[in-house]
Amino acid sequence: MKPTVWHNLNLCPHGDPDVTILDGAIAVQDDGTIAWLGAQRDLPSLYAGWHREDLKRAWVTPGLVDCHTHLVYGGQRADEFAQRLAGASYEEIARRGGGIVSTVRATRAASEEALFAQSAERLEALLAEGVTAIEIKSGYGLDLESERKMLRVARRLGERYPVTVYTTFLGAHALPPEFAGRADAYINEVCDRMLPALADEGLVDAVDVFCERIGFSLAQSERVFEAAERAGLPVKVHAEQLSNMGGTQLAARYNAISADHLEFLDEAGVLAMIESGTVAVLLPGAFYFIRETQLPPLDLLRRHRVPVAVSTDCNPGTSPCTSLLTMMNMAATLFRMSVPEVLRGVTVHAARALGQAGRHGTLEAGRQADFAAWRVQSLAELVYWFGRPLCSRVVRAGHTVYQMRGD
Ligand code: DI6
Ligand code: FE
Repeated sequence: MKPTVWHNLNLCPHGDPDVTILDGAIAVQDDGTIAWLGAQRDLPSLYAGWHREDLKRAWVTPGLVDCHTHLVYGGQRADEFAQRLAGASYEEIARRGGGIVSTVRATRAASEEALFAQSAERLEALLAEGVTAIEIKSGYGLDLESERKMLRVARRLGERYPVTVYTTFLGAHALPPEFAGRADAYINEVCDRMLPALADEGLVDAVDVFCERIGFSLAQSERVFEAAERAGLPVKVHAEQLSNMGGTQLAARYNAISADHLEFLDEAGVLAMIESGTVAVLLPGAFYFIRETQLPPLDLLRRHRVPVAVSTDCNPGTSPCTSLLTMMNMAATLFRMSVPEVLRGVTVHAARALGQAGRHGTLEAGRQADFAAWRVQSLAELVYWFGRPLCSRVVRAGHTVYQMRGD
């Protein structure tokens, strides 16, 4: 790559719309890292002769981070959606052997190639909206081989596409049918066999548990956290989505990097998160799709200054969504998050939810040049529009990896 100065742009380097540089420039050296950024008029003469790329007055933000996805899975669940429209609840469908378990059947049956192909289509949609880092969970395999297949697909996506993939082992997502009535035995399998093997193979960056009435109990979740600790891996948790079970407090005791969903979180849970530095990940897509009415306790989170991230939760059951921009709009309309909160929620705070605040979510000299250029007049438009393509360019490690037609 030629050393390049990106210019004719407005810059929002920290994902904070209150800190901007009008008529800015970014100098990117040939190794794909940022040499300098600032106002065009202050560009050091050292960079004056570098190749130039004109961003046509676009707003530039850090590449977006989608910090909670189940992007890799087989099949889809439109039929179940239809059943829900006819009156069945998500929990009823799960108890009838539908829900997560039906995706488990489809994921187990899919070849690694087929799984890669259908997941890649979803990933491409996210990349066209400026996502340059993403978390991908397992949890639709629920046996060693199928969990391995999912995680391998996730890793391969990160090798074949211009995106940094962080993998999360979610073996404790649901009880596989062959363990019906034997949840503790399944947790043994997760802790003693699956997690150690997959961690040894380098397929796991973090460990997650679905701590919920229809998922796993506090005691079972704790066993998984202990196993993660033994493997030296950070933990995250799906907690307080359908009820308040105290999963967040438990995860905080294991220094969880994030606690996700959180509609039913109470103040004790929030206080525990501050102690442990846990990020709250809010998932408006799931809230919307299951027509939840309990709002996450944003005022409490604000009052206690808990960092809040926003993500797609891309999954076939509760958030069949491949648009982080749409989630940004929903975080504002449904949860009443402000524009700055939303923008930080998909940049700095999302990076922190992955334990990667040092690598993603802000633009600084010395960091990899991962940024998105937006065809908007103001940053608020990123939250205002929904269903409208806004991303004119995605640059990863200094290379243009996506360009809007006509840009
Ligand atoms: N919470 C969710 O919203 C998803 N998983 C989870 O633990 C739902 C996954 C699914 O229904 O397939
Ligand atoms: Fe999820």
